[in-house]
Amino acid sequence: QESKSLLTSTTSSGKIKELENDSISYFIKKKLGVWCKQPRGQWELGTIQSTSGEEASVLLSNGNVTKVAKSELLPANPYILEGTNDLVKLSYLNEPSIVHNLQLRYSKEMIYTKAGPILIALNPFKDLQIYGNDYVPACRQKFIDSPHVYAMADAAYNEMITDEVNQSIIISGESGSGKTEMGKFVIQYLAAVGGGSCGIENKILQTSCILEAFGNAKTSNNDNSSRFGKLIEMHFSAMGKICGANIQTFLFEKVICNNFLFEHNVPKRLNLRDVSDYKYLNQSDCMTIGGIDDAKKFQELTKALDAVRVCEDDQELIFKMVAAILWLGNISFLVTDSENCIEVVDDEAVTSAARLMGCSSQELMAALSTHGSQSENGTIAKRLKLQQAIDTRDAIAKFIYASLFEWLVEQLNKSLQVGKKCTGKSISILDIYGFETLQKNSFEQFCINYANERLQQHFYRHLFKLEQEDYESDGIDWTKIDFEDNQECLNLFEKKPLGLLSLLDEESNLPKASDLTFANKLKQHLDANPCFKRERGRAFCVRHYTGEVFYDTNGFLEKNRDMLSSASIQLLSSCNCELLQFFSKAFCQTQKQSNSIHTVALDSQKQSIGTKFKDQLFKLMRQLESTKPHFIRCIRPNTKQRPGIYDVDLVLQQLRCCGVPEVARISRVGYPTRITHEEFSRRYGFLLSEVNIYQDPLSISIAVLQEFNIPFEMYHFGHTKLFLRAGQIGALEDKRKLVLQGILLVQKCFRGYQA
Ligand code: AOV
Ligand code: MG
Repeated sequence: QESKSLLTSTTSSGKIKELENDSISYFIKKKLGVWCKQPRGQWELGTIQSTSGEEASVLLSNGNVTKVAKSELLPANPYILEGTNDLVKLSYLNEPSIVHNLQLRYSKEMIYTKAGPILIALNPFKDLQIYGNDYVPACRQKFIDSPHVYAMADAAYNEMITDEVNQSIIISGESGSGKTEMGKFVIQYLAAVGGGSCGIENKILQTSCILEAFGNAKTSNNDNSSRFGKLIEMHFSAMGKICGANIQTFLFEKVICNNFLFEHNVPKRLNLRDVSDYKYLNQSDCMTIGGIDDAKKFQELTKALDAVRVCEDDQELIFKMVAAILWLGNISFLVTDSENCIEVVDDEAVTSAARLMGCSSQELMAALSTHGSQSENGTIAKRLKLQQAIDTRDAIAKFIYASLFEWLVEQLNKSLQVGKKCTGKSISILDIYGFETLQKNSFEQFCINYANERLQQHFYRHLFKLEQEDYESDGIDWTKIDFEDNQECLNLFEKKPLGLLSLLDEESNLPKASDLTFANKLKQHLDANPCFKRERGRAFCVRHYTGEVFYDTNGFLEKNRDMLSSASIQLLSSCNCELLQFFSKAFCQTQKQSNSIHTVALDSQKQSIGTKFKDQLFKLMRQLESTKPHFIRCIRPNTKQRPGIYDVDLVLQQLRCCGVPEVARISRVGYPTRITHEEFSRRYGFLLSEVNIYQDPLSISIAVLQEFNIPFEMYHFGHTKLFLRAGQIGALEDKRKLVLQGILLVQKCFRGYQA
């Protein structure tokens, strides 16, 4: 409520203005650059030659002259600001200027750029020599003054120690943009500066390898795509030494498509055949990934498992479970009657899977071909139809895989446990899937985008809090900043009982419901919400902060229920395998008591995936609320996963998704530059024509601002700091640079003269 009052609705004041008539004549006179929108939507640099009516004639940088509507022109930044390392320093913060600035930097392999408080990182798709042992001390001692992920990690580390406040580093961006790599750099840096004698930092470093082996897969976007979100909390002692860590994972996608078992001597040990013999693996038609040595990866994995003290017996058990899953996928069915009922084909797949799971072939076949049905004479076994049997088989395989992943995370956490003596603070690193708009958006995108709405709100609040605190503590009247809040969209998801998630759960609990009845229910109840838009048939549309996204409800109910038949659970709990028994027990504990235990559609009811995700998200937000956040926005410059290619449209769309132009806008309205009077007067005081008149920093500051004609509305004096609007400091810096260059030149000449 409190923050809501600060977040008043958007007015035009924060937006980037188009060029107005009087400024156009100024641009013509001074031959200043403009961005000129081309017929295909791209922006070209040029200078205005003349105007007539609503049209302007523009000389483009390629020599052509073109006529465009004045409304298609935006001011370009002066040459001196080209490639600036903080977007907020730009005089004009329009989209073409931002994209151009990043492109220029990218072409020089400068992948990092600040946008006020956030760090933008473009994926270089090649190894840059800017990490590792040489760079840690350089960043620690601030020898490098360009933006860097190490510098951000360093800031978090310092603030944790000096302010004694928990910190968080929130990394977002779309698939393949480099989030996971960025997270590893952060951990690498913190391990280097906070590493101690107990060697726990090495264990933390090893966890990525394990999580990636089981939780990453090749997708069309990324050869090493994380199929889960994660939060790593690193704990430090009061002296700043690492003393433990904890990992949480979110929304694990149970896809089984990793080949790591097929290397080394594992296949022989587990009686496995060739990769291409397994249905869960061979459907992708992709058995190898260029540049990846699977055998080496497997060795790394076992080494990492050793490092975190997963014993050899457990390792063998893990691999056995994966092998069992692969064989399960190969189990096939025969339709035996006109009703489409099936029998399980009793072949090598069944015997191998049963052996690895620790049950008999008969038990496994029974669980895959029948289900218990309630009748007057008690439970009777009814035979499954083909699709039901396939679903049952896949559900068991997915269940084992997801449980295995969770169990592994638990093992990692045991091994990284924070000692009781550790009383210091923590830094949490969040690597979460960014906003997704695909051709076809399903339940996964629905959850992912919901999470991003929550994170975006966290981001807004943080920015505001920061602004407000800083103004207030420095005695400045808090000026309201206008921008749009996304609370309405969050309500659309979260409201009870009439929100997307509640309605989804309600429909998931109805045995006769379908994706279509769900879609209709949404239309019936949510039409009034401005963030909801009805679509035809099974579709609906949500107005996210990034724009409209169309969702197809196909599969929503199924994915939300995430069911396992009671026959399957019974089978797993009766298996002679420690892990499977443990998994099925854990599953039963999460089950809710249900009145209709034996209805066919709801064999066993448990918390829905949507609700579980929401609860996890709330817990995550609570955790983050108590930390000082640092934001990294990763950008994928091209979809080819190749270096050197910069796709302007792709970048722009991502910048919008992570709110960069918006942050820039907010920063322009506010006063992004804060500098103490001492610092300011020291840095710019010597530029004054009459240096010696003033003594105190405040007076010197005022004199500088006046002498250089900084307009009154562009600054504000606080008790300790000077607050400047965006772009102002850039102009002063340029003057300073010119004067210093002049001085250097004079010195050089002087020395030359002496020699
Ligand atoms: P993601 O985490 O954002 O995607 P990754 O961190 O897996 O993306 O990065 C994808 C690939 O880009 C990596 O495998 C590297 O080859 C390359 N890459 C990323 N960052 C860098 C960097 N700083 N330097 C060099 N190469 C890099 V996903 O997990 O798909 O959302 O679900
Ligand atoms: Mg990733």
